[in-house]
Amino acid sequence: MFIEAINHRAINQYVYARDKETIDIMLETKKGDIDNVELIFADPYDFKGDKWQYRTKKMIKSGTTTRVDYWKISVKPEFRRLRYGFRCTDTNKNEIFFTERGFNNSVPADINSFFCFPYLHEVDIFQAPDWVKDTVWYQIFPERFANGDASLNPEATLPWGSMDPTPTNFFGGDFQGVMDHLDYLERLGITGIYFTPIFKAYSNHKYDTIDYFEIDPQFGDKETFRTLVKKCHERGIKVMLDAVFNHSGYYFEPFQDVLKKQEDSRYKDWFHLWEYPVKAEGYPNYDAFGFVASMPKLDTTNPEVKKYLLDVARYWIEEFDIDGWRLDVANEVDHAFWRDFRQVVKKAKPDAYILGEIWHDSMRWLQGDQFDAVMNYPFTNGAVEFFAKNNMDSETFADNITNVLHMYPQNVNEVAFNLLDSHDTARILTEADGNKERIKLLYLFQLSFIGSPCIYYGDEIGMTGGNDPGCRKCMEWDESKQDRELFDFVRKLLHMRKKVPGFGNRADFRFLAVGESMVAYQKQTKDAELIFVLNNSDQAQVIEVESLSNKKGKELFTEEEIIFAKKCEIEVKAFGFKCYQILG
Ligand code: ARE
Repeated sequence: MFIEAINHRAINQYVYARDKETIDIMLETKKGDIDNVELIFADPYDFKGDKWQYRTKKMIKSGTTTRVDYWKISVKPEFRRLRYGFRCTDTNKNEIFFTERGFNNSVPADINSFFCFPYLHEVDIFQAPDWVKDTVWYQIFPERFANGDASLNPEATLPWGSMDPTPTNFFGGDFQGVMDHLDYLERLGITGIYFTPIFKAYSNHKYDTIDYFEIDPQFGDKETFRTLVKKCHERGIKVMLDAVFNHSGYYFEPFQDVLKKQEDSRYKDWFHLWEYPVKAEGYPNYDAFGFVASMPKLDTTNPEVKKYLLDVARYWIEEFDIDGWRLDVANEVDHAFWRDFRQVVKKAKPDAYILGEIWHDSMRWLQGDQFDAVMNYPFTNGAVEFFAKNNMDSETFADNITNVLHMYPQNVNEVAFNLLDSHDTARILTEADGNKERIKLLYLFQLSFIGSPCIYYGDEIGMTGGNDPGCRKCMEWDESKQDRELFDFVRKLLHMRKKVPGFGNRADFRFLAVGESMVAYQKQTKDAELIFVLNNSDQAQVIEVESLSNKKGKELFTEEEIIFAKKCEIEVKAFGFKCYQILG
């Protein structure tokens, strides 16, 4: 037995309150080493005489990677307190007991050796808005979605789609354009829109804010925005805005004041200035986003700055009824700021969604006191490398995704913002070198996975584009140039996600088998089971899925009913897939 690989700490994803009566616990052991894990647990005060009244319960193997097996269990302690440890049995029937104080050959007599979950307080539970679990997002870069009101066009606006995007050109996209196409979005089946910044700014991307309380005039005015939110809500579509609070823009009044008055500016403490005179030409002599001089970093620990930004957060919720904030460069802003931000936002709208833009492991922000979710780039990486770029073997892919699922509590996974690409990355079809079949598999995977998936505008009709700014082309509205077959496919997946039990969020996910460029996975709820088999290669292939043997199923796309053989080998054509609904 490899005891050195047995791992648990009484924190984070290893033990957390799932809801007001349930505690989830996870253990890691070396891959293939341990056959059986049991949780030993009881209330810390439950004694008969001097004998602690512990019970045991078998844990479930919830995933395997090349390194570890993950084991999970849920328990409902009657008095909301818990002491616990693990009994691990290996393939040779050797037994070991693992507690906070290490390893023993028998159950430790001292109850204080055990891991401790002191008390389950409802107020401490990670609680994200429930609606997010059933939402499919659509990301809109407002300058490039549709130009519906030419009278608002900024200077030098180019004819729609007349050339490729550059860092500085304008095509005049606006709110009227979005409103004109709400039928399109409703038909596609999305239920949330994430808008990149819409406040008054200098550039085409608007990440260099001039005024956080004003709509950028090229998009419309406050009344147009209010109407847009109302119209979205009438169609059951939520609206999320981008909060760029890490930095302002060069033309933000307080920064202009600093440039003008230097040391005498009353705003000098709003930024992280290094020396005087402050100079914004070339390499900045103050903290910025990266070293971008036009994006001076705000000091969010300064009470005045904090108040100003928290007022912004409240204003757009209270006055315009928006449903969520996506937080730009979220990991470079201090935690204390985000804690207060959460209080303000949740007071204004208890079920608002708070989504941090963090590309890395984000547990520190996902403890329930800061964000509801992060943009799940670790998911993106695995899915895009495997399906689109064909750069990853299926075992590494399954490892990646299994790790993603075990890196946060399940309540966090259910609202993770699972994107495939964005305005900061190349588009998926470009990553796939134009191979649409790969993209279909990628969409099937994303839309049958847990979390809150997001579609980047135009991907659904086969738009292409490399890294920023290439990925920010004007939306193609000429139907003859849209890939309608891809659109119908994505639409069908969205429909299934909504209608087929187990397809969407509220189900457990696990891989069943991996083959050469091929994976099989299961989605399971209390009453439903779905099995997906995806072949990401240009050859027909066969994979054995043991758990299907002798079962009866229906393929959801062809509606073909099938009774699986005992040795269940499933053949899938090149770039093909099967989605079986298990009937019994
Ligand atoms: C412009 C040019 C770029 C150029 C850049 C630097 O277009 O070609 O490389 O300047 O000079 C906004 C605009 C961009 C603009 C940028 C600077 O949208 O077009 O780029 O401002 O003016 C990191 C951050 C993450 C950030 C990405 C871009 O952690 O927060 O970089 N994303 C947000 C927004 C952006 C926005 C900004 C921040 C600034 O989503 O759109 O840019 O407000 C790894 C790392 C990540 C890194 C990621 C991407 O995986 O781990 O930390 O993200 O790569 O580089």
